[in-house]
Amino acid sequence: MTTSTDTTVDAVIIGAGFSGLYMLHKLRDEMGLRARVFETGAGVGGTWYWNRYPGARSDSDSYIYGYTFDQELWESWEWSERYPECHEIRGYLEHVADRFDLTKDITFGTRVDSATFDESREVWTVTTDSGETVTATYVISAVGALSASNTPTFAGGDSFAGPTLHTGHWPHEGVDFTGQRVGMIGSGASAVQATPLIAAQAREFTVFQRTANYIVPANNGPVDPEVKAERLKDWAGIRERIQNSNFGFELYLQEKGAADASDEEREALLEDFWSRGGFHIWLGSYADIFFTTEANDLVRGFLDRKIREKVDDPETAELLVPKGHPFGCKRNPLDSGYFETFNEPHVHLVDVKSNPIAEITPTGLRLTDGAEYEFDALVFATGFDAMTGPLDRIDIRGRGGTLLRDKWEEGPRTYLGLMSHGYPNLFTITGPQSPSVLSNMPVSIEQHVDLVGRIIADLRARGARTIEPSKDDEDRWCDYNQEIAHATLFPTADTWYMGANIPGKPRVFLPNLDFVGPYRAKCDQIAANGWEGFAIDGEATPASEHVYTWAVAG
Ligand code: N01
Repeated sequence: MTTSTDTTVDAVIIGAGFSGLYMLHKLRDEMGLRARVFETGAGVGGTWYWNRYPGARSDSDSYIYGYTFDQELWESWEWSERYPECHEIRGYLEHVADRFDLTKDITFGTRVDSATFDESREVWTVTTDSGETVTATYVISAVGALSASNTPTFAGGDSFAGPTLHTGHWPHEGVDFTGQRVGMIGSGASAVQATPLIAAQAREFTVFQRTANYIVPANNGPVDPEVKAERLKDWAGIRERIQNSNFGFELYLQEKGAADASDEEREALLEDFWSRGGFHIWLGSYADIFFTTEANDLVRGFLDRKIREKVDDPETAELLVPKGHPFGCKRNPLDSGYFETFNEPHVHLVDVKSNPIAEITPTGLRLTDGAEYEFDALVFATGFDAMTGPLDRIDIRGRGGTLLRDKWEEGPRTYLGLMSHGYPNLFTITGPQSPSVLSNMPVSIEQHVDLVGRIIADLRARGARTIEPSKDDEDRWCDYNQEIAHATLFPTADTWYMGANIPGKPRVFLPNLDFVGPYRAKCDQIAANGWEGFAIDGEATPASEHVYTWAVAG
């Protein structure tokens, strides 16, 4: 039993979002370990503690946007809409924390500054911004993939005199834009969700768009009570299906390629997916759209037409039609009235690709051609330093005192996206080079938490002290990851998947493309083969070929 002041524990968990909460429950309640969680926010929720901008909600269907590890927990919660809104998700996570009495082992309002591996004692020393030092055998990073917000640096810095907001850490009391002139930089998923709601309040609303996105309808709303009741009863079936799916959704890519379907057939299928809303048209679509430009262009043509149908002004429509990247290789946002918002006379779209932002000014901003825009409030919907950013912001030192961010200077280096050589007993839940952001996150989170639980239980059963990947298998995993990514169109797009949104960030594909089910099967086989690819107390078991075999291609 831990207390929130213990300075020696079995495990330190960094973050109290979906990952950290389940990790605490797993280690403490299921395995009897002493664990402490440190969380920067004043409450549970992780990403969902901070993302409270208007319209913030998950793009995953609510019935699968939660834990499945406990049937009673599954049956104890009812979502109100198809996609859960941010406050409801926080409410759900508070419900989970209450149910398992988790908060007593969470230290809130406290950031982990550093984690240093002591080679002689084989323990980690963790320090926090409150001055605490804790020693732990295991450190589990549950910091999330999209939690380090990105505010681009512009000339003029923070000279804007009015309120400057970032969607990724929105004021908890909310913001009233009534009667204001509001500028928003960015047109990704957060901007797409916030636009209709901010525009509804603002007197003038201007979106500064660098890259147009393929945005598909969400079709949010209440869920048919009968469907809800069926799902509530089908806990085991849904759990089994999403765990073995491609992306953690009940969506399956078409066997037939877009290029093999007749025009009528393709049109009918895409129209059906479009009308259903959500990720059908992306993750239930033709598999060849991820591999060939020819197939991708066929679906793009359909989507381009849809945008032009929704937007009245042809010039604005033209700007909103994505150019220069394939559909599906940049995260497509879900829309609840985004395009239609630009039909309102007080809403404006400004292209900052051809005419970039030159400077932030006390009254607004100036573009490269000298055009000036004035606002009462400025919103940065400029996203995150994805996947590696949250880890880079902590001083993590492994063997030889090497900083993890230095080791990852040219891009993340991991085995399975779970561990990095030279950092024994440090686990990264949904870390870079795991399926992570290419899936419905709770599914991948549960899989990684369960895996970490199995690894730790096995180490303890053997009386072993440490586990870390072998250098050889880490190198092979990194090469394999890039190889499979480059067999697809993903690397052709400038996206945060590629680190392309952060100036100076190495251009490498960050997640893993094994897909959820095959990746899970791979991890299970690795466990069955005695943790191949890992060294336990320095003794390595080389990974066999199945680890570097891509089921998706088969
Ligand atoms: O961030 P983004 P986001 N000058 O990186 C622009 C998840 N999410 O917060 O595309 C001008 O997508 C940038 O332009 P470009 C989801 O996975 C999930 O919207 O880089 N513009 C882009 O338009 C999502 O993908 C949900 O050219 C600049 C925007 O800012 C991820 O979070 C809901 C700029 C950033 O878009 C990130 O979404 C919301 C500059 N210097 C988000 N720098 C759920 O469903 C950046 N931009 C759970």
